[in-house]
Amino acid sequence: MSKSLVQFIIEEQRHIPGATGDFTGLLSDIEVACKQIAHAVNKGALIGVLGSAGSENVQGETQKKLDVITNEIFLKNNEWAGHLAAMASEEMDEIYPIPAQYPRGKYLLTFDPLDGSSNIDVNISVGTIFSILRAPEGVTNPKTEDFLQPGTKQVCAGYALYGPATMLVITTGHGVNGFTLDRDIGEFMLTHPNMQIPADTQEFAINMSNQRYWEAPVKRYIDECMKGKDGGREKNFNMRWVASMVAEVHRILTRGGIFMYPFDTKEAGKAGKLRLLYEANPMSFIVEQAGGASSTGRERIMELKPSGLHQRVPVILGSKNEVERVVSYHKGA
Ligand code: P6P
Repeated sequence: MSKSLVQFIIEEQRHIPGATGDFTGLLSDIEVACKQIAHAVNKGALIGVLGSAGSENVQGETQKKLDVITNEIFLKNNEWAGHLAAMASEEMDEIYPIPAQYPRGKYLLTFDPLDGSSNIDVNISVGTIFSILRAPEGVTNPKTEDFLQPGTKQVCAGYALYGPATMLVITTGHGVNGFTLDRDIGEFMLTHPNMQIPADTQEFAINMSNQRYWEAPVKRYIDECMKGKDGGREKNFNMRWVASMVAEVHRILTRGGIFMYPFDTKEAGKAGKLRLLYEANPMSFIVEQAGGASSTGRERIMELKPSGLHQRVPVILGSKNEVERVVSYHKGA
C-alpha cells in the first residue's frame, strides 16, 4: 500500500525544524479543496457547471461557471483554519484578507483555481495551480505588496491535474512528488516519487498561431525544431499544445519537453500571457526542483521581483539543455 499525501506531509514536516503542524494543516486544507474541485469537474454537465458564468475576471477573460465555483471552493476551504493571513487568486481583482471571524496565520496563498478553463466545455484536462509564501514577519493584516515576493521565497508550490486520473504534484523544496487520487478511499496516494525532468528532449509545446509576433531568438529556436536534422539540429522534434499549462507541465515532468509562452507583440503592453504569482512562479519552483529550468528568455523567473498581483511574464520552461539553448539565443540577439 503506497503512502497517502497526509502521511507524506507529516513525515516531511519532521524534516522542518520548529515545524508546528501549521503548514501540514494548510496543505491538508488545499488537498480537500482539490478533491472537491475534482468532483465538480468530473461531474461537469451532470450538475450543470459547464458553460460561461456571464462575467469577466480581472484579466478581461470571460469566466466559466467553474472558474467562479472553484474559486469559491478554494476560499471556503482555506479561510477558516488559521493557517493563512490572506489569499490572492487569478479570479479576484484584489487580495482576500482572511475574514475577521477567523484566526489569521503566517502564510499567504496564491492560486489559479481552474487553469485552462477554456478546455472545460470540451472535456480536455484542466488544473489548479497554487503557491505558498510566508507573510512578512509580524504582518497579520497583509497588503498587496506583501504578496510581491520573488519565486525563490515560495515555501511550497503544487498543482492538481484533473485528467484521466486526478493527480496532485507538490514541492516543498526537497524534490517533486506526485500523488494519484484513489476515488475508492478518497485519498491522494504517492505514485510518482521524486519526479525528474530529463535534461534533453525532442518535444516542444508552443501556440504556433502566434509565430509572427515572436522575437527573433524564439523564431530561430522554433524554426530549428521544425527543421530538425535538416536544419542543423542533431535530432527531429515533435510538437504538442494542450492549451492547459498544468497538462503541459505534467507531461514535461513525466517525459521531458520544453513549454513556451514567450514574449510576443500580439497585444501592446502584455509582456506575455501567463501570470507570474500563481502560474509562472509555482510551475518554475516545481520544474527547477525536478532538475529543469525556467526563464523569461532573459532572466530566471524565480528571481523576478513582482511589480503587480496579476503581472504577466514570458515563460520558457522544461528540459534544462533546451531552455538554456533558448536563453543563449536571447543573449546572442
Ligand atoms: P492560448 C490557459 O488559459 C493558459 O493560461 C495556460 O494554461 C495555457 O498554457 C495558455 O493559457 C493557453 O493560451 O493562447 O493557447 O489559449
